[in-house]
Amino acid sequence: MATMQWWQKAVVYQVYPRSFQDSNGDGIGDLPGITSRLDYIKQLGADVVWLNPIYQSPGVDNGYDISDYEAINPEFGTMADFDQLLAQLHQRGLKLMMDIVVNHTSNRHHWFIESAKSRDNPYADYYIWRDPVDGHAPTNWGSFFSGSTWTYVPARQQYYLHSFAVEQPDLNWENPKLRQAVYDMMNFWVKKGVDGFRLDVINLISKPTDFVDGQPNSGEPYADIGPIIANGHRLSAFLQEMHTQVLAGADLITVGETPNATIKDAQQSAGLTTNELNMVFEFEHMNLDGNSNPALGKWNDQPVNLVDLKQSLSKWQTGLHGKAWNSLYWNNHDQPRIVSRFGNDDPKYRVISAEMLATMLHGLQGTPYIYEGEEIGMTNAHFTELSDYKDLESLNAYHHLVDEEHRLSSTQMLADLAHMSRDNARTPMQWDNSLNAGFSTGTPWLQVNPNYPQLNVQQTLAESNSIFTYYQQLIQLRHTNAILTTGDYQLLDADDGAVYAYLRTAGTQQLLVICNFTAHDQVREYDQLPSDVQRLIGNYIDDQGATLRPYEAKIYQF
Ligand code: ISL
Ligand code: CA
Repeated sequence: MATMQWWQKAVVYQVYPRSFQDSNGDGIGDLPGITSRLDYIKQLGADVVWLNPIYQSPGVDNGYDISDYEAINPEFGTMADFDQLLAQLHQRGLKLMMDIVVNHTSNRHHWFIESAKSRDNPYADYYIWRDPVDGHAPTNWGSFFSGSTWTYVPARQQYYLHSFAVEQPDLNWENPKLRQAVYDMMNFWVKKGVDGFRLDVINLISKPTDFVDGQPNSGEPYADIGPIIANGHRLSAFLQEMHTQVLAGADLITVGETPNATIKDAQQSAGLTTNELNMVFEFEHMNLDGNSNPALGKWNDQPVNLVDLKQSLSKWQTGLHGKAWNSLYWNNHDQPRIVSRFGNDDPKYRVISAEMLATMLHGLQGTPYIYEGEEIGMTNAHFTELSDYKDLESLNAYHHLVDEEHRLSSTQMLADLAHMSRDNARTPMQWDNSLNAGFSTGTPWLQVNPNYPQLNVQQTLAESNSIFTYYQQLIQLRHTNAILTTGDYQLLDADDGAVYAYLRTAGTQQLLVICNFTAHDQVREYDQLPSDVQRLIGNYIDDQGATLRPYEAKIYQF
């Protein structure tokens, strides 16, 4: 492999601004709040901070509906607060990655307000408009957030396309003027000195040439739009143009969010020599639990099968090795908390299983992402009432599956939400055991997880062998151990449903990563292991060789 880039050895820390730290008591996290917590992120050892969207937005989808790309959401602060945050990050040697949403805007963006007025105005073709077909929507496509992807506007006597909420119209990337406006906007942020971009659902921007009906899952009125519009024929051309116009020449870190991307797609979008993006977020390992009934989508309360997980991650490790670059993640603002999902959030096993999951992920090849609170082992919210939830995906899905389609009982859907809702990730950061976990002196926009008196940063930092120090060590290893960055990957014992073990090899040097995914002792001998070998890192104080205790994880180097 050619020389390593800085972002191949970097670790990214994701901050969800709404839920990180409130500075003015309105219950909403904000930029001055984030600035006040930078020493904490620095202490952890991360290199880059990714901020979810902080732009002006009506907030229908928590900022993923942008009404002005060059203004700060007043709930989060001012442009001066942003400049201060960026300066304070840079002063600490930290970099900033902005979240850019250019598949769609808010319907309150002035581009859309103009576009919706008539069929002939400068913005008429900034969005995707189609005539009705037989008095109906042009196709049977269903949105990611339930319902049709088409909404009718009488002034144009046309429908516009929205892959997500009604308030999130899709931009028309076929229009060169729109593309230039996007690149200009990105360059505005590059000129400000930001260090990278996370590009929201970027593989959805190139739509098919012909709009034809899809095949709905049985009994469903709509066909999922995801597979229909993902990885379109001009995606590569658009990304290469963006590269030329914005990314080339600036030493940025870029990651594309790419639902429905295959390894082949990622080899292109995140190729080492394709001049597109540095890496992508793939979704396969996030779509393994449940899903036996496609009509229910992601909604389930089932654990993942370890053999499936190993197979999926292994495929991505070997598929991209030497050709493209992986991102590594367990959590983000759209996913439930990993310790509750693939680990065990019973207080007895919470820390040890969270450390095991961290070891498993941070041993892989790619750039690791840590989502706020993961480093202290924050858990799912365990909400029991529908009124506890704020996320529109969750609320729409409940309405659709329980009220409209009667596919699930209310009890079952509440169990599924408790397992899978995005709000599990969005409960406020738990800083200490004071009121509202130290997040806000006001009423938090989303309830704090009731376990905060026992589970918080202050408490964790006071422990000598804490999950936080364990993450510090893993990040340290990423920075210093070249095998982690360059080594190739080999899965051991693919059919072992209890233990995930893999080798990383660079020249004559090897790492063996061993992770017990169960709450029981397991005994495993690995022939590869020399007899006098020392652990590099492990989540139990001592090493008992072949005996793996509940959720034990360790890495050997030899
Ligand atoms: O949240 C999901 C899992 O159920 C996905 O379907 C998600 O909607 C998809 O990954 C796209 O996510 C991104 O774009 C959305 C936004 O709501 C998400 O927060 C964002 O990460 C629309 O902009
Ligand atoms: Ca605030």
